[in-house]
Amino acid sequence: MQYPFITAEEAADFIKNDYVIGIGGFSSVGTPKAVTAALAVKAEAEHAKGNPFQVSVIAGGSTGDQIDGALSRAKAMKYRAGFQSNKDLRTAINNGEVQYSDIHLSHVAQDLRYGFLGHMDVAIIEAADITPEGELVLTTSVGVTPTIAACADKIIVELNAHHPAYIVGMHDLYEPINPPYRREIPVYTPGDRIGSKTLKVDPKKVLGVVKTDLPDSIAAFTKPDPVTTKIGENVANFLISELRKGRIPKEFLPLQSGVGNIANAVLGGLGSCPDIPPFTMFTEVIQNSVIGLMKEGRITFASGSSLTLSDDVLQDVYANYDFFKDKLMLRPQEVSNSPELCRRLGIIAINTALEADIFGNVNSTNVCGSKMMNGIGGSADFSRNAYLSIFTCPSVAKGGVISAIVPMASHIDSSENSVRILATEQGVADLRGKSPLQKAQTIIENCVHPEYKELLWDYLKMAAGHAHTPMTLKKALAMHIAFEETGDMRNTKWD
Ligand code: 0RQ
Repeated sequence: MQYPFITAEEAADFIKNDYVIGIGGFSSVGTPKAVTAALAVKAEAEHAKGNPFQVSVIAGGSTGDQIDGALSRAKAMKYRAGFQSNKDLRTAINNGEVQYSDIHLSHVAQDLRYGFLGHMDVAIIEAADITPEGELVLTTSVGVTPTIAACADKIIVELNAHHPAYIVGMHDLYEPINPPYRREIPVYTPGDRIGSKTLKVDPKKVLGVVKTDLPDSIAAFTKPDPVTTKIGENVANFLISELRKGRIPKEFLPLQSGVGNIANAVLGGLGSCPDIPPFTMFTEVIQNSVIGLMKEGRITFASGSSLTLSDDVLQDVYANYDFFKDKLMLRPQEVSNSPELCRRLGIIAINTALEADIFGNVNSTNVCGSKMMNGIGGSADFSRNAYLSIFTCPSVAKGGVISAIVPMASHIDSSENSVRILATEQGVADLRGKSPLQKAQTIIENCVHPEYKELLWDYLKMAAGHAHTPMTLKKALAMHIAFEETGDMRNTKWD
């Protein structure tokens, strides 16, 4: 099967004002690059002529700068669904230029299939190879690619020579059928293969193939600092004590680890801890630290939806593919984040909070209740369904003017019922089996920064006795208000 080759500009020309575009891939890697960059140029040209030109973009997760960055800078994006982490798109969202729908990542594919996200005009999918039968070998991620290929009217393929054809087999593509006919997803261990290695697409839909040779580019990680290192140690020590108490089996349990600097440092901390046996990962994003730990024999297998690696680490994986090929598997996010599988496999989920309140409610997304950071991602898919759900964060942000622990979270992504353990560099709060008052006491005692302890003890004293959950409506957001008015939560006054 031979699809026609077209240029990125020809592909962009096909895309009209108001189109809904599906983006293959996920987590800033394995996403298309050339067509959307050309689309941004086209949008600017249309705007210069006085013509409206904006599209809606649906992606499973974050995309590269050539999509979220280029389209938002060109004022060519009016709506975006799925996780995002691009600075320019974040600004456009918070300016009100882009309407952003933040969705649990395990929900996106089903929402698409049911049409909740509108009719998809075109899907753009990056491939490493096209088989003689016209099937696509995906690159460094899967996301919602199988679903957009099925839903969209037309498909544009970016054939990216940066990825070798021999990675065929790294992907395991499977889509559940809709209820009431849905069966269990037959994954019983992290490495179970259940689907196809290549993506079958309807050849009649393929508009053309754009040849590229472009690396993914992910944001550089900040090196672990004393705070993130201490959080990693605290989590590792907690897990060791659970292992000793027999609450985690001696074989250990599959680990899910979130995105960002803290998650990377925590994973490094766990991997370097000799008391934790070599473990597997059933996660969403496979980050640099996983590859290093695989080489050391600390991680034996990782299933995820993306290989979110810096290019040097990715090239190392490709150069040593014989070593890695039976240790890595990329799945649709509907499978990597499946609540059913999290519960069945007994995942230990470790995600990052922007802020948590003294009851363990976690805000991962909206600073001061309204300023969008990245989105909920898969954090709550995992936190709600894991065997053990851990949230981590530094106890303070922005040099100490913000306490990450507050009387009431200004937005809630994972509720106190889903958050079993909270860990900061100060210590670990085990919230299992505790009442709201007991949770507040253990969080203030173990997790709060010394500069904020007295303030939060005073709040608890003031709020205790008001029925089941100690809170006072008038004061619950006083720390946020002090920050907005004075730039420092330490200026909070309770009277
Ligand atoms: O700001 O960038 O200006 O320095 O928030 O904070 O400490 O660098 O943490 O990179 O680990 O990101 C929750 C955003 C954490 C991420 C979040 C400021 C802080 C800094 C970033 P600067 P750090 P990280 C499943 C898991 C949701 C999705 C998810 C995330 C910036 O982990 O997006 O979990 N999670 N997915 O200064 C104001 C506070 C703050 C604050 C931190 N309380 N108030 N600003 N910051 N706390 C996998 C996937 O879904 C892919």
